[in-house]
Amino acid sequence: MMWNPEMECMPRPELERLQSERLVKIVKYTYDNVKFYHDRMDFAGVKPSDIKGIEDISKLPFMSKQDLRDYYPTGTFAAPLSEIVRFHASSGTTGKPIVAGYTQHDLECWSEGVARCLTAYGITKEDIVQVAYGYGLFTGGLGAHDGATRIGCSVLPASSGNTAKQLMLMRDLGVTALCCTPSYALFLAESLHKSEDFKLSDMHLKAGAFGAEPWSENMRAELEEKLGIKAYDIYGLTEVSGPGVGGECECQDGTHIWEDMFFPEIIDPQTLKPLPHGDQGELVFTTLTKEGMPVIRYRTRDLTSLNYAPCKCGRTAVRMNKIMGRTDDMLIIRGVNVFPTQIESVIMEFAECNGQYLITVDRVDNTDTFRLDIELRSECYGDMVGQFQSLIKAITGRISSVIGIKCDVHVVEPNAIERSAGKAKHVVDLRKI
Ligand code: DLL
Repeated sequence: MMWNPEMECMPRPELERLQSERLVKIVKYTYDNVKFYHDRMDFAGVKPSDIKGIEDISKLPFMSKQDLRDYYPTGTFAAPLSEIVRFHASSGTTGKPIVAGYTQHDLECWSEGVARCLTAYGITKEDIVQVAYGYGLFTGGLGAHDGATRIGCSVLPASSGNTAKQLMLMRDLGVTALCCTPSYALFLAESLHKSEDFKLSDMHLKAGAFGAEPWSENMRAELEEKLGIKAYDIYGLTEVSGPGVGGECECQDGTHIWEDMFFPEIIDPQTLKPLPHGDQGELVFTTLTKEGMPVIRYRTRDLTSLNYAPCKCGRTAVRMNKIMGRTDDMLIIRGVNVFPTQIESVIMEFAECNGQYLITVDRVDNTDTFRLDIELRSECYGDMVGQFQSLIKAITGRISSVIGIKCDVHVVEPNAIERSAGKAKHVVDLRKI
């Protein structure tokens, strides 16, 4: 099913013409209205008239999170505040947040992106959609909400937390689709299976829209089995709009990026040169239709690759492979690059593990220590007490073969690792830089 087949299946030459037209317009618009872009382009020696089509995009300078911080809170807005109808802000762990401003038209484009994703997951106006992403400054809650409302679904704005109530309403209202982070979905699933009050057979879920953090194929299999659903990826970021910059289709083989609105590039994060199609590197976005806070060549820090091969579903929009991690959450342990998603993939291979884990890195005597705490499923933990050694050995061996370094594995009882209803926290890095 498609929300907007004309856009989603537009022949690529036509799509490229549309992107070119929109790029020329947005470059002129930002140059004329935002001092930041004006100065940056002047400094780079590029004039709006140098940009004649999408093939000229690499002439434009990049933009980073630091630029948005430097111009906090509204210095990169292109529309007057009287046209801004909504703010969101991304939670930075340090420093100032990034504030995003949306015009009415921006909200329409955003909900269009989410509606395309949810429709691809098979969600229609007949569905009851529980939004368990946080509502508020985070874009997850209101973003999913507006997209589902646009389709005409019955929306339950549950927000995050209060798991027992979430399960009760899910059952009693006959919720058919769940939107939340994959880690919270897993927590809901575990709580459902542990609880004496709820049974999977009482639930009517068929699809899940999971995003806001990286998750593995093994995690997908787990969620599909435990919730009896199809689990789909949804991607986005505050700076570009929020959830729904792209989403998977029924083929579950890559996230279609809605390229008529969000133009993606992959660059080498060191040389900043665009990489050939298919290579892995840093994802960069240019918003082609945004008015409030457009971004031009915004460096996301997300590491992935793009697949331009036609998709069986008929959509022509490029497919992004799963986000491997971020350049800023990649851990370098004893000189080796380690991504939390690699660890998650290994853990999910072991049926005894419930998918929750915590990586702790420290430095002792100038050597990095690498500890991994892994929770076991409740039904396994009791039976295994005192006999964890062979499991620990097997996991340690798999991690060494996948990542190339040894790690100090500990298994812990169910619920020992703190849960988050928002984005999962999988890493504690105690090293002093
Ligand atoms: O996380 C927007 C969102 C909400 C997306 C709900 C999907 C669902 P931010 O808080 O600004 O926005 O964080 C953006 O989260 O650059 C990625 O690193 C990560 N991220 C988002 N979606 C995915 C995903 C929202 N599907 C940052 N897979 C992005 C992997 C994701 N990482």
